[in-house]
Amino acid sequence: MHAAKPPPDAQRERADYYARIGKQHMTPLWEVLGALVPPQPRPLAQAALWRYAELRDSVLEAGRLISAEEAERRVLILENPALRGQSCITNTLYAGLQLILPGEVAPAHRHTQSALRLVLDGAGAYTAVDGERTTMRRGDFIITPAWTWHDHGNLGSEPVVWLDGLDIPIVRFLDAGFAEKSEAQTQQPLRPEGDALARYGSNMVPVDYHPAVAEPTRVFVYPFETTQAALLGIAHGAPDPHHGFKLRYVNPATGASPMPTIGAFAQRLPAGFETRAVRSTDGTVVVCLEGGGEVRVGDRDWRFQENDVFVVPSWQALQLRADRDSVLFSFSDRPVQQALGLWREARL
Ligand code: GTQ
Repeated sequence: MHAAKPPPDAQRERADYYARIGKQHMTPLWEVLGALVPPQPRPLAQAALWRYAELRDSVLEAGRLISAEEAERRVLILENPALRGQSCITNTLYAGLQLILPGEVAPAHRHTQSALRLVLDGAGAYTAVDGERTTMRRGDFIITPAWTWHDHGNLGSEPVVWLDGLDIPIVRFLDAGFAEKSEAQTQQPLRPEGDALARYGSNMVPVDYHPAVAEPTRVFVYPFETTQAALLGIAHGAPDPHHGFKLRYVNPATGASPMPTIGAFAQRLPAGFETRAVRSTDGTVVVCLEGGGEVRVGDRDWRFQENDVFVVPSWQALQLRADRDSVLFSFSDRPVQQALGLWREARL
């Protein structure tokens, strides 16, 4: 309960006092305590959905206006409608649609921001991470951990578009961003394609490899084929009422998330299945890879189909219904919140 309004004299006296302490760069906590320590999260971000079919032309149009080389990265940032101008989709995460045309190169650089890619459209592109290339196939989840060299190229004959997810707002908040460009546009391959997956992603690791707890995985591609097989392999049982069949991606050497700042998930919802509402403190970006249906976030709802992207802000109730067998990819800052003991989920 709020105390009753003080009498006018007291109000004037307080206002005068606030003005005086303001000059001393102080302000009274009791005027802002409720906002500083809210009873539950009040995210500034709002729920929103981007329909790929409606955006695709605009993404391709960027290809006529600027080259990948000139842009360094030719990306349209998905800005949360409530956070315009801040280059973020939630308060902690950045997302964008990156386009690379046949023959183009997005030159090698590295930065302390961690990135993930989720391949949506087209074939023939590759990403190189610390000297190894991986061919980008639709649905592949590819990571470039902090401070790893990475460049992208398109050796095929069609435009390729993928969703980028980065921890840019987290690193900006911490003032911990460093970046540098490589002398060489394209990294010389140091190892053949598939080396990291064989070495670190086959339920084995090199005999002398002992990663630290929060170390990102050396497995930098999680092929969609493998994810699909896992999701289908567990589909015989009863789906979780709130999540359907949902798995989280891990660093196979530690069981932790692939990168310390971003957690990633894949989820299968059988045709006709409707989840119960669930909310969690990690604002989440969701991409439909297969199927389609309806999503409800708080009091908003949308229909979604393949390649649509939507964002679920912290502590807003999420409910999904699949019209057809559907596969959703999602990512969030969950590992950060869990490391700090902050993450909460409520199954409604
Ligand atoms: O591909 O390296 O969307 O550095 C934003 C910053 C992609 C990238 C983004 C980046 C990249």
